[in-house]
Amino acid sequence: MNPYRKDFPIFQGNDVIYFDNAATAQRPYQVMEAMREFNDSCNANPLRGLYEWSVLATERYEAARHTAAQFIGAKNDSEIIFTRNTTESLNLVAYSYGLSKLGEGDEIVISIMEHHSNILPWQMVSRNTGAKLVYLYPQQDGTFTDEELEEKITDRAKIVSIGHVSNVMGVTNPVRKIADLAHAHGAVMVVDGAQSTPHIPVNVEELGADFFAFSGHKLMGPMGIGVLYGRQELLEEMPPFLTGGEMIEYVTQYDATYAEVPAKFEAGTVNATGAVGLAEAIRYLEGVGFDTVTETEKRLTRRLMEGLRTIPEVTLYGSEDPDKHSGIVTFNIEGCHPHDVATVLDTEHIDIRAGHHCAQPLMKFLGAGSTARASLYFYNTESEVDRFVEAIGKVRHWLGY
Ligand code: 7TS
Repeated sequence: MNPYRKDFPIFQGNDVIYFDNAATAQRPYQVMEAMREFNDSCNANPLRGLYEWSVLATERYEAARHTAAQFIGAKNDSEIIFTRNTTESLNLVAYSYGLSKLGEGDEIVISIMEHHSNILPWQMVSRNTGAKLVYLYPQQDGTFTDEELEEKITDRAKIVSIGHVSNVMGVTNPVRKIADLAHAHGAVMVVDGAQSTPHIPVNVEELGADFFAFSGHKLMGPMGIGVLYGRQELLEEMPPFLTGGEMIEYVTQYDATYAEVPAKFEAGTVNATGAVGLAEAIRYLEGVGFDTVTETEKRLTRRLMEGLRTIPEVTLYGSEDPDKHSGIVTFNIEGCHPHDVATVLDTEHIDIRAGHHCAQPLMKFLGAGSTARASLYFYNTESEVDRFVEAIGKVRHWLGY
């Protein structure tokens, strides 16, 4: 039996197979306990009160910032901005850095594998500044050739924004190599870490990331809290994204000066409870250890892909190598719409994602209107994989073939 399952209240007393971990991960009781403890001992508005509860709330909030900074190898805690999620983090970079720095003749380079969160903000910047949006196209297995990278990332590039791990292909992109190219041409490197942070150790310095975004809920934290890491010098020269309370230094009737980073980017009352929960999720994940996470995912993914390969009507997307999937297996069953597959699996208490996975340009590129996706995490088990493969083998029959 998987030793971690007992920590997850949602798995107790049912036979649900949860294979939609790339959408959101489940939460161990330790995370909820940390949030309850904050609530019961010092819930007050952080960063402004002069009384004990508010001071304590501020301390917990800043300790969570420190935990997040350590987690991704940021040099300074002030390089960590709490946001709602990856989407908001990427929008912050687009609205603040993108709109103020880019213009006609500049280029923003992204890939066709991006989640919509790493496409739409750049479309907006492109529309508003006249900068051109340039796409990197991968090979069948999700990897980029050196020629593709070198041809697309040129002196015109001002921003290169790439997903660290694809939420559809599962492939880990060579961020360091892309960042070196971006920097050689004077561009900043933005990394969407939504799908990497739950699965692999991240060090923003080693990756060469100037900005790095991730979500708490995908690594077992609560929904509504995310992180934007930004290099200190860049954050200091950027204009605020949202304005209002707590992000100011002085305000007069018609003007204002802004607080130092990170406060400059955290307008309004912050999500301290969420930050505390995220910090506990990080501690929990580090307690499990990335070696265990990776080893379990690889073992389960291999079993799952080998199982699906025995079913002739199943098409698998991405690399042939299960070790290159980060636990994400995207597939289709001939003649079956993925929505029907997911719906019929639900009747068997199996949860997967079906549709375009917020990556419509990628679906078009793959020539698939939509796909089904199973995404695993370290708390899943071999018997779940076996039950899943058995069910997939019956889907066509259930759907009337
Ligand atoms: N970037 C990637 C690579 C993602 O996979 C997701 C969410 C996001 C950004 C957005 O994260 P959010 O927390 O701001 O919503 N991906 C998915 C998914 O694959 N299924 O549901 C959500």
